[in-house]
Amino acid sequence: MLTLFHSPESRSVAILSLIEEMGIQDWIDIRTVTIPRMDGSGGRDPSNPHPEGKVPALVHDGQVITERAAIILHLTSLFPDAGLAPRVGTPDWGTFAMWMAWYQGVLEPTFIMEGAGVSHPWLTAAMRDHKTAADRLRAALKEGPWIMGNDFSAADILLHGPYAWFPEGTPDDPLIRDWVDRCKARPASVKVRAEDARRMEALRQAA
Ligand SMILES: N[C@@H](CCC(=O)N[C@@H](CS)C(=O)NCC(=O)O)C(=O)O
Repeated sequence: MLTLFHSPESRSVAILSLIEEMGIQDWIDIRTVTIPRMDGSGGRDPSNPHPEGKVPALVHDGQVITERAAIILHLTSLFPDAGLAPRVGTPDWGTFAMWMAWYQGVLEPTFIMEGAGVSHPWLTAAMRDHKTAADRLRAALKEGPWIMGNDFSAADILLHGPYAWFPEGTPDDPLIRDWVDRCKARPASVKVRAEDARRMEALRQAA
């Protein structure tokens, strides 16, 4: 049994988009939980099994899986025919796993560091910076039109996320901006965002 703990307008929207793109909605029970928000609203939800009270958290037969990259790797491996990732064990899957790890370990941290105005030689040594990360995205998109080449994949869902949420932090580069627009225009993304806005409204009403 699979249960996703989700909170509207948060990082877990990426997993909702993945589920929609894969057409595996019938296999996953989606539970809406509250989280503490930056504006002081919300709060930790005691029903959320994430060890830090964050989202997303996927529970598979009682085991809690956190971190979007891990959840994406797990779901795309569980449902290989859904077509959102290369076949496990192929060189392309290695590249796919690379993008997942690079997102969590480099792209999102450097994006946040830039937004927060933080720089330190240790950080730069470990992760470089957002500009360097964006150069790597650009190189992949030059081959394009998607991160993995011809086929849209879960890598596009994860990697375009920060730019969809914070357009002001998006590099001023048509290759990257057009890709973000293409990702946002996908019917699954449009549908999930509309449903998510309704979920958010319901949470506000209930508060
Ligand atoms: N590294 C985690 C980050 C998860 C995360 O930070 N989620 C935010 C929502 S955008 C959250 O739950 N925040 C609530 C809190 O900080 O307690 C992932 O990629 O899944």
